[in-house]
Amino acid sequence: GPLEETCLPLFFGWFLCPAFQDKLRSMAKDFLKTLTGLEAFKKHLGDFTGEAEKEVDLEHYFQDQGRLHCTTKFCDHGKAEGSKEYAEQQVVKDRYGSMSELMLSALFLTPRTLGARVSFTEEQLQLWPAGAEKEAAPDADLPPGSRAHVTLGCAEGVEPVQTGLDLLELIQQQQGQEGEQVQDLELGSLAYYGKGAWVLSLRESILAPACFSGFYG
Ligand code: ACK
Repeated sequence: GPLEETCLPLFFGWFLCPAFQDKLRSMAKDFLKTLTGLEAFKKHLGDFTGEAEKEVDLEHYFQDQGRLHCTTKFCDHGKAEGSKEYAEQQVVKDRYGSMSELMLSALFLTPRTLGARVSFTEEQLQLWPAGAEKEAAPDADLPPGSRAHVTLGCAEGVEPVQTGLDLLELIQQQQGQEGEQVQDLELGSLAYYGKGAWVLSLRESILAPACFSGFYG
């Protein structure tokens, strides 16, 4: 009967602790504020506005997507391929509800999304679903975990799934070219990759306390 079936979440992932969430949000806000004031950014404003001279308020350009998290497996309540297999793994059951520290190594933005890149430990990588990178970038050979991120905001009409796709594209660009080093900021070095893609590589990675769990919605 239906009651015997396991109820699968919309997605599994690490959910950032509320206090840390506020900290990261305010950090991202400061970063956007700094970026907006840079001549180099103003030079490429057209990437965001479609018009070179128009002003852009990045803080309002990116809309908050609710509780900050790093998705491991998007299950769509069981409709997504491989979600049952993922949920049934012993490591997923064992770690469910446990705390971990996620290492945030960069902040990035494109005209679509704003996110933080997550670098996993070996242990955290055990919770990463096989094929997450291949599914999004079939022609690229990217190490598992490349897609891991925290979505900090999306432009109007953009779905949060886009953040991981933008990150994968950026990583592929980073493999091919250096990026135009723009300037050293307090938090790290800023590089521009064209078409409105900016990466701030953090001088010191941030450790984000987070709880591994499922979001049912
Ligand atoms: O920002 P995110 O990682 O991108 O967190 C949200 C979360 O699931 C709820 O929507 C992510 N998401 C949505 N669709 C997919 C998908 N097809 N593959 C991977 N992650 C997805 C979204």
